[in-house]
Amino acid sequence: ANKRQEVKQAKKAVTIADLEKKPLFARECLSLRESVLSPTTNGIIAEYKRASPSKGIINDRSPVAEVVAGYQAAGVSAISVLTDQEFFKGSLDDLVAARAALHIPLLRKEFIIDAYQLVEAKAHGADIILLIAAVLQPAELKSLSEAAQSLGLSVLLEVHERDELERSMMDSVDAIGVNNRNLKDFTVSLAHSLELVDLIPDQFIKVSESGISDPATIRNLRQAGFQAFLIGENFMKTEDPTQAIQH
Ligand code: IGP
Repeated sequence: ANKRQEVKQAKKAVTIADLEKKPLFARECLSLRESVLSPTTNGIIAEYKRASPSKGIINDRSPVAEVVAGYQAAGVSAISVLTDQEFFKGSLDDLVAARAALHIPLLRKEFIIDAYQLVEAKAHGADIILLIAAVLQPAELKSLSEAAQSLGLSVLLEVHERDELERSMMDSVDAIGVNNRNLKDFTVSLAHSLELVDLIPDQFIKVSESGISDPATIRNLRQAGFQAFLIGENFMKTEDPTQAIQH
């Protein structure tokens, strides 16, 4: 409900026509699929995450441009930047700062409920957007994913449970992420990924999200069929996130 208000306010302040005039809106998006499948990247989607509802402040001293440049130098496939202010202390400014430091795909991590936010994502340098099955009806998912793709954005669909996956799978998404974290009680279990991976058709890039903290886990997930791994807190909580990923 707060998000609806927020989008309504944003629409009043900055129109779609205004967004379409921003220089970044004309930029050609990079493909999530191509980057993940490229042998020169390691499958990690590394997230800049200042804070979270479950942990509070994780790291508010490391500047976004430095951190994401460090992740990129370590060979990750893509970068995720939270733009939600209320729960994650992120912003569209963070997204723009990340874009300026990167030549790999950039995900706008946000609770997307309105097509306005897709145009906003593109106008602030995103290549990829997230759609969360738990908060969108299949018809909404369809229209948002088709609108995103027509802007050139890659679409990552996030699911947590089997019924969400089954009702939400559609050709207009590029990747399916299984969130190991329950968004209601914040419990984390990799079992979610391992149980759902075989139900995801090979046309989709398969992503395991959240609670991943060591190379052995990545190896297990890869063996189970995952091609990409979304990791935030484990990197951000280190003394120097720019050095958190082993080459
Ligand atoms: C990263 P972690 O446990 O490595 O910090 O998780 C990412 O998966 C998580 O931030 C996330 C998220 C989301 C955040 C997954 N889905 C939806 C906000 C909204």
